[in-house]
Amino acid sequence: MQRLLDRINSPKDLKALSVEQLRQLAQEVRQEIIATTSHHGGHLASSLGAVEIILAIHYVFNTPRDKIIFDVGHQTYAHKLITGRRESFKTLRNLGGLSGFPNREESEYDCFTTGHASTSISAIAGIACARDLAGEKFKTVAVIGDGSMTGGLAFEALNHVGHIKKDLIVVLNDNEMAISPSVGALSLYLSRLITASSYNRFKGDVEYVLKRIPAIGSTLFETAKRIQKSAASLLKPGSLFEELGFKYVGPVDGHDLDVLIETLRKITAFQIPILFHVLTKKGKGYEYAEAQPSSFHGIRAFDIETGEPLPPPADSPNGPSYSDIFGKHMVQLAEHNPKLVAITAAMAEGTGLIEFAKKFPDRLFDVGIAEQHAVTFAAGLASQGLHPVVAVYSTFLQRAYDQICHDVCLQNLPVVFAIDRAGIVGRDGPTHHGVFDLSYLRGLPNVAILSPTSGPELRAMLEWAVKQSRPVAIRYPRGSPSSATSNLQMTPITLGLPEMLREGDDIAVVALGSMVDVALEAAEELAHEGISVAVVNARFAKPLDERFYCHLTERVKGIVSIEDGVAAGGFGSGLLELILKIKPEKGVGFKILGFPDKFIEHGPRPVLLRKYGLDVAGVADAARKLLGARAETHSHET
Ligand SMILES: Cc1ncc(C[n+]2csc(CCOP(=O)(O)OP(=O)(O)O)c2C)c(N)n1
Repeated sequence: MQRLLDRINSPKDLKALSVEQLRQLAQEVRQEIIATTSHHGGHLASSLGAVEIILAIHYVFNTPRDKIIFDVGHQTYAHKLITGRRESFKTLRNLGGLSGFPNREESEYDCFTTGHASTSISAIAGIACARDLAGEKFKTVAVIGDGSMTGGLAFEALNHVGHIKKDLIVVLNDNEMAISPSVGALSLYLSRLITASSYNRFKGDVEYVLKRIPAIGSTLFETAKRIQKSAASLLKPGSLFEELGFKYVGPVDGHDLDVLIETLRKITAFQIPILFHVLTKKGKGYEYAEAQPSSFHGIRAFDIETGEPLPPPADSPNGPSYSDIFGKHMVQLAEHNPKLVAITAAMAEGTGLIEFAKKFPDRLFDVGIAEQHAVTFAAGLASQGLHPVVAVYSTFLQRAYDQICHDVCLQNLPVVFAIDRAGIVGRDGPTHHGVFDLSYLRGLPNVAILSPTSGPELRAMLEWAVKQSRPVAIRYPRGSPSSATSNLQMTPITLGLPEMLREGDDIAVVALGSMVDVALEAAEELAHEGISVAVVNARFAKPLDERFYCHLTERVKGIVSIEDGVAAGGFGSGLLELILKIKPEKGVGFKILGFPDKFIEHGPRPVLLRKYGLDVAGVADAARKLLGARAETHSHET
């Protein structure tokens, strides 16, 4: 039998379906999402939870004229499937294929590119204001999860929208989960709203029963009403949002298409800010994802029958990931250091802090999806003599730039930033690649920036970092350290000092963090061609030890720097600045290997590193070219 889904080429085709058929379509969409994510991984649980919301919105509104923005955008697989991307859906998250997030360049139905949390209400407010200035007429809808609602940006937007009273709808998709269960006072408030709505229903039932008791029924009911009066006013649904200037509607079952469609139809008649509270189940419709929504939030390829993740590709290093090594070592350090505390912005799993949270619940602060607050909060802790470690993904730390600058670096407070997912992350793409941290941190005074090349080195750096009286950032990539570097002998960490791993006098490859094993392999390859290559494990992107690098420039004919980040303003450019400053007697060629000045697309990490020349061939090629150019200059001179 032909699937309904195969007839849906645009949301217009939805409108010809009955609600009963929409229910069938929801099942087909779910199957397609599960099948596709089982191949290349993806954000499964959130996408499964949002299927009915997405179908109902496209059923009621007229996209792309009406504008829908999905917060984070990780829940939009159903949206992609019904907006003309069904055929290409199997390419999801592949190099050159569909993005895992909404992307303006990909479809006219993606009216705003997302990936980071809490942006949707601000963006839709901007669109609503632009619409009104242009005198146009269309509807604007933001779909935001309860987790993303905890971000400061979302609160700022609510505050603004409630004041300007624009015609817009915020659909609050409440599954009581971010990646882990949602935290914070807002989450408690939302739970109370849900309880209050059951209370209101319960109240109706009680009234019905009591009033039917002969003679005393009405009196009993009046007494019960008086007792509960104060509680009832406390439980007035949505009063927080109402006070902020929104009309609160809900909560309703976010998997009930009849209710969703009927309510959305009703609220389109209003031309004021509306908050539509919808309750969903994360992972809905796939038993393993429903049972373990956190594990299925972002999952790699898995077996549909068992729900078990498939082994990682043979060419990627296995063993514990950097996040696991970090998390484990944090526990060990905390056992001996009562001042050590950890902070996460709703990413305890991803950053490896679950064990720490279990062992030291009062020393782990999960602040919600609130990176800005996380950093200034850590600064507050540090100002009182604690040793805070903020564990955060590189890309999400971008949001806290002023907090790092103004609250941590300016006061020279000893906050440690454990920057996970630094460098190319792979299939999540440009919204998630952690390629900017070296550049955005390097210009800030006081901070020391390090990057380990192995598990033991990460441990040593962490130990060193928590003893410093200044801000320290340690950046490490997604995945596991390579076994080649994990077995190297290690010298102690000393501020600014690199480690000479291999002597050589033609070219020096100065590599940062995960690029060290690439440099070692390239040196080996070049040795077979008679080119003698020194390999330096930079360890520090800042500060750089002047004596060490001065000496190095005197010994080689050229230097190649390599980093897993953008070349502009990064580690290599810092090294070049230093070399220009120390003005070596002997001119030395210099080549910076890093990502070019553009947003890097999504695709598997090794493929992207290769594409941008951050692999063995890229290093060897750069070294040969430097030597060749030098030989040419010399032959012209003689
Ligand atoms: C600024 C920022 N911090 C962290 C993340 C990582 N992240 C992606 S989805 C997510 C949870 C979102 O929860 P919610 O909005 O409730 O959506 P759900 O997945 O539960 O549907 C987090 C923390 C992010 N995308 N952006």
